[in-house]
Amino acid sequence: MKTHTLLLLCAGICLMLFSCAQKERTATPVPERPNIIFIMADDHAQQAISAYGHPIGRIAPTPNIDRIARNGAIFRNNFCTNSICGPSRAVILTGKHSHRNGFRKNGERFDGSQPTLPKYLKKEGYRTAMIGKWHLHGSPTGFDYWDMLNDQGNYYNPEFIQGSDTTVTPGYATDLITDKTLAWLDKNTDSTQPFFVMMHHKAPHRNWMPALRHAAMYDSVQFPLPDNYFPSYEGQDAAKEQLMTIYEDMYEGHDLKMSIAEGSTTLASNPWTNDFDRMSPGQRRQWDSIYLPKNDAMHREHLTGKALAEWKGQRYLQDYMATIASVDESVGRILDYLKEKGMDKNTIVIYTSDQGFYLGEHGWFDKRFMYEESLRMPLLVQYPGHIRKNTEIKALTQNLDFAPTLLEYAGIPVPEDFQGKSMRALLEGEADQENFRNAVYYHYYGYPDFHMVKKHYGVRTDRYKLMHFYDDIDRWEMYDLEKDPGENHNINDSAAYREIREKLLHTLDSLQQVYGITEEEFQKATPEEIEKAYEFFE
Ligand code: SGN
Ligand code: CA
Repeated sequence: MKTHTLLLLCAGICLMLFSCAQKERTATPVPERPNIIFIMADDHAQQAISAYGHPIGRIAPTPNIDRIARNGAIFRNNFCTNSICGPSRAVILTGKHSHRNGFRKNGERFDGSQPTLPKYLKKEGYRTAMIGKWHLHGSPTGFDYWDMLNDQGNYYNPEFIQGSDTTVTPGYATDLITDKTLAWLDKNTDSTQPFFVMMHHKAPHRNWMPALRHAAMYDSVQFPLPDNYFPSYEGQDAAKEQLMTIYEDMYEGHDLKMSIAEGSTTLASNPWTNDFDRMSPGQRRQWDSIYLPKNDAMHREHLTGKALAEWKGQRYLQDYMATIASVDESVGRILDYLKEKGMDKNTIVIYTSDQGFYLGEHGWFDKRFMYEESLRMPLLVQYPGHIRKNTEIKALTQNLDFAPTLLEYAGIPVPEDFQGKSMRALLEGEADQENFRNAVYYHYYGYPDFHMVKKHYGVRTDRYKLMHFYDDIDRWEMYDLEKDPGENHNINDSAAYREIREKLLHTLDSLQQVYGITEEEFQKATPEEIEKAYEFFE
């Protein structure tokens, strides 16, 4: 190379470097505020997400939900503070425990005038939207746009409420909620403002009605039923009195879609006819053509006792997992949309559920109890460029932490009265996982109510759990989760664990103090209320 060519090349490179540096110096530093898509299913257990590795999830995989874990983080120990719909949603919105946000049990009305996550985000320039299940009785506040399912919502042709209009919308709930979310995004992504959208599914909530395209997908699959599918409930007096056992408390028609006899499409016990009656004749015809042959096959087996109870467990899991197939598709559509629009890099996507759920453990469906399967909430988060792919988080986290986390990401100071902790440093690998939190506090208030689960509170560390059932009962239970992950052996009275129990009790007391629990929280129901509820639910 000639000398003058070399000189020219050097000069060129210097010029390039200089202009780059210039550019960097002159660009106005705009703090990047991420968009946020918060996807929440209703009653989706960790066991039913393949990324969590449970045999049920592995047999019926959720490839799209798993994409979030691969793109970002999976939380292995995320728990709710009160395992029931409305209360969990209220905790997520307010960043405060139930006794502080005032929504302790389903049926109460959420005080929408209090400060909430969407309100803070909206005030700081986010466009906010909520689409799907709300279930906090009253209209959503803090959203520029909302379109909510009426109450619990229905799977087929559900009613949506917008302002004062209620519209029966033909179609399947999961698909409709996704369509509506994508339509909102389409109208709102060209602005300079970031957005926060909550997409709340009905699925996989009771009565587990799959979309027609999924209704036969697990017919030939045998799901593993847990070891404690037929429990003794020894040392578990509250568990003895629940009404949420698959083979005792499910309605054969409404819940298990069983027919009265071979050759018939008439449903067996179906007290809430609305879920099926609202299907169009065409939908119902297709539905019956799918369920008739499988119900007939069941009748031909003349099952009784344990065999029938096991068959019911299978039917429950087949339907439950089939409703999740639609949720997984929904997540796939959202992720694809973000990619297509080039928005995947500046959007945080969260997938969670309002609580966990029993998939046959202790013989149960539903949630409420502080035992693992309903206490655990799935939590997967992606934010490419900020959260490393395949991040595993083992720290003890809670739904209480969602609001502070999102506020921190939005660059908004976390209000002092919030009771959770931001998980940003955890997500970005900057926090010491073991010292994030040493115990979580739990408190369930919904007694008497559906399924008759006694009121209880408790504490869970990385290894132990201590809980106290109260009201018309006074019982303590303690578990060593390492030795007894299924929580079948109550060690509350075991001498070998006396010291550990003392420590747990101390932690429980101090958490109740820190969170400001007062005597008022332990209010008892009247005997009349309890009697009336048993008459109604039994
Ligand atoms: C409904 C269900 C119950 C369930 C509650 C609460 N019955 O009442 O089984 O526990 O919702 O669920 S149903 O047959 O009418 O669906 S929650 O997710 O809203 O808390
Ligand atoms: Ca729920």
